[in-house]
Amino acid sequence: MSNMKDMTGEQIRKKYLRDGMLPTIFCNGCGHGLSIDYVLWAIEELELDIDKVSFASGIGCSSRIPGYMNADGLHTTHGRALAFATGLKAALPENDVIVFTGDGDCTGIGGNHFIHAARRNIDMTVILLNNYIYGMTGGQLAPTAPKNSISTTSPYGNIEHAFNISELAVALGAAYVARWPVSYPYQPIKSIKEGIQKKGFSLIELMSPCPTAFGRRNKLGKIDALWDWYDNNAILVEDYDRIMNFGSEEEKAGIQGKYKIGVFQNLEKPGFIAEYAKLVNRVTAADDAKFGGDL
Ligand SMILES: Cc1ncc(C[n+]2csc(CCOP(=O)(O)OP(=O)(O)O)c2C)c(N)n1
Ligand code: SF4
Repeated sequence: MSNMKDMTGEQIRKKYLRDGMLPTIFCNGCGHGLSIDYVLWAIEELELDIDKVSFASGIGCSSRIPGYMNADGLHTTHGRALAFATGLKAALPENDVIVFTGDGDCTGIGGNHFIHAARRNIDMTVILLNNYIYGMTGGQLAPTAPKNSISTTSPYGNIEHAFNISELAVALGAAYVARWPVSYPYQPIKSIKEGIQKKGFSLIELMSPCPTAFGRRNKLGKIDALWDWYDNNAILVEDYDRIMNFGSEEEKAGIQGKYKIGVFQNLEKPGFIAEYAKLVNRVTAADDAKFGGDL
């Protein structure tokens, strides 16, 4: 197995990215680009055959990523990445299907596809880039936007309650769920590897700063300050649970408003594709018994 020390980031990018598509469209200080590196490292470390990896995405800054990969990919319509990815996996069950999606793409217009792909435990790895906003279209309110945050469609502050994507995926019984800030390199790579190896639905939610459409409007400061905000407001799920169960009132007050990170769920349960293959075998065997294999 290759070791991360054997290759530089530049060599990895040369190996897997389409030269002609670079540079990316991402603004200075955007977190999305790091997720490309993390997925490439995971692919390299797992020694996957890139011809057996299929990417899918919807529409958004985050959804541009499959276009940079020198591999087969579907850049589809807004919100429909998981529906296309389901078809991909059904047609090519031996391929690893990796989806790049934004919080708007996946939980706004695509929310129902997300719910049902997770519930059905469809075998795919979803890299969800959560920047709390619709970045590509200039900063409209996303379902993940924090309470009181400013967007072009909530200029006086968001009065809605935010979607907690990872916790929703846990409730839906997704086989693997993890959330990390993009600024932590090793944990996302490890989770992406675990997600790819997992049978069933895996979600890796990466908290990704958008200085242009979210940070600036919410007065979170320059790029460095925005990235610090993500680091300073993260709390490991184990620490959160410990403090909430056994901590003092002061400790509990200290974690208010922080977002939980870590591996939220890691289950062994059959994926949809295995269940479907079993069903086909069972029905075929029953038909053979009844009709002597003539059907
Ligand atoms: C059916 C449809 N509705 C709306 C749009 C406009 N649109 C394009 S991208 C986008 C939001 C993207 O936000 P997100 O998925 O969070 O990705 P980001 O750009 O923040 O990475 C919208 C509303 C569209 N392309 N198609
Ligand atoms: S608008 Fe936001 S999400 Fe889109 S590339 Fe710029 S910083 Fe990234």
